[in-house]
Amino acid sequence: MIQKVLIANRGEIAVRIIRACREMGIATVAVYSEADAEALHTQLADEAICIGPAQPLESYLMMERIISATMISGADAIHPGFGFLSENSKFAQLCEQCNITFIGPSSEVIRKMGNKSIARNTMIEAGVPVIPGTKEAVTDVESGLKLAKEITYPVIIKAALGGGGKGMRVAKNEAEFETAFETAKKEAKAAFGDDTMYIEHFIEHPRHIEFQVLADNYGNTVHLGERDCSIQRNHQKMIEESPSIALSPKLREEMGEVAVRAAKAANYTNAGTVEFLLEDTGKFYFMEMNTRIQVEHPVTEWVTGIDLIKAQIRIANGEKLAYKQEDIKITGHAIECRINAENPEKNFRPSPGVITDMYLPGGKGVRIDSAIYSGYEVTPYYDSMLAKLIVHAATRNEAISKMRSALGEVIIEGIDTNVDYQYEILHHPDFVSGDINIEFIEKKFRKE
Ligand code: MV4
Repeated sequence: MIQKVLIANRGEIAVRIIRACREMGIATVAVYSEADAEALHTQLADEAICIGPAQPLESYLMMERIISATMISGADAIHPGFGFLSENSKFAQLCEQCNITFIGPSSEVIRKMGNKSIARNTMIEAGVPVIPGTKEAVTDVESGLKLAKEITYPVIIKAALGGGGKGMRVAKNEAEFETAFETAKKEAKAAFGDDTMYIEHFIEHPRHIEFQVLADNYGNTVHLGERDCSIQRNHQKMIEESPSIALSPKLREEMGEVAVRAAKAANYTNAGTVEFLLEDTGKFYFMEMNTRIQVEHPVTEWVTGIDLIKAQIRIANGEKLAYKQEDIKITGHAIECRINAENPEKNFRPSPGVITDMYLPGGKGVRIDSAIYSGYEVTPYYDSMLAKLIVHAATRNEAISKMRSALGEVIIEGIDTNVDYQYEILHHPDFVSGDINIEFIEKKFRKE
């Protein structure tokens, strides 16, 4: 049984995990960098251990230090949160070798799903629809050109170890192929130390729809419905909601069944996300599987009533899922806005500094997941997300009204934020009508 959890993360997700553990009667250990000595997660955990300087490479990404901190504190499990080491199969494997429970899937599943080309082939074998593309690695321009022609243009060249937009280039036609291929390959080599590439047909203006799944260690797998994450910029999501306005009950059931099939094909355990691209026609394709808890998990928590962090801990503890698919019901509508320390007028450049004063909203159907406080210093070392504002109401329109009202109450002084920008999106006629896709911000909502 897990009695003490070390949280290998910082910020709001570390606080979120500490709260879940405390409610479950589990002791917590925070790790922190020198820049986070006064951070909320450092203060809220039962114990806190400094693991190095501010730079992530010297602290939150230092596997040996985190394992040592776990041993010294006597923690029996590590929750990796998101980002940092959360999808690092070597770290999960190190935990396995040290007899530390990694709260997440096995290192083998993380490794396989981390290779997007292997993931793709796994899904093809399981009968999960994937985007038309290559089954084998594409190594040279000549064979790439031949394959791209068969796939039909436009095509997208992707790094096997990519995801999140790195090592990826679109070629609209044959003339663009060589440059796109070579650029993507170079980028992949520099970013991942591996330039294994694959090619897919490029799906234009799709929605990004992802399904939350939970799987225990005994072959039971359920999905908790979808999140529409189409409102994003440069692969950074800004607004997420559940359910998606684009899914009929029939399509939800169909995509949900495919998501469960995908998770089972991957031998998945714990909480995961199956990402799809969805066309206007209702055609959908598997894109990637994320093997971590995600930033936007609260919208799913609110429409299902399931605490996903507690579910992760129970699964890691060897408990069986307490529900079957037919027990999962989606109630109402939830929307999340990410509040970032950035200036939308200046190309969203990060805005570090001290929060001199602040007020965050509350009330029925309003949730804040955050680690900021008055006097907190936003440093330039980490992600610029300050808070997640999540609302829940009976209908999408009511949720939109609640989000507008809540955004209107937010006061964060001393630094720039995207709160006013979010407020404007919540009033855009296409957002309100639900006519959104992954190009929304770029095409309809450009600043400057
Ligand atoms: C695609 C695509 C269109 N067609 N693949 C973006 C990051 C990585 N997860 C894969 N991505 C995409 N893959 C094909 N075949 C469009 C994207 C994409 C995207 C996907 C979801 C959300 C936002 C996006 C923004 C740009 C491109």
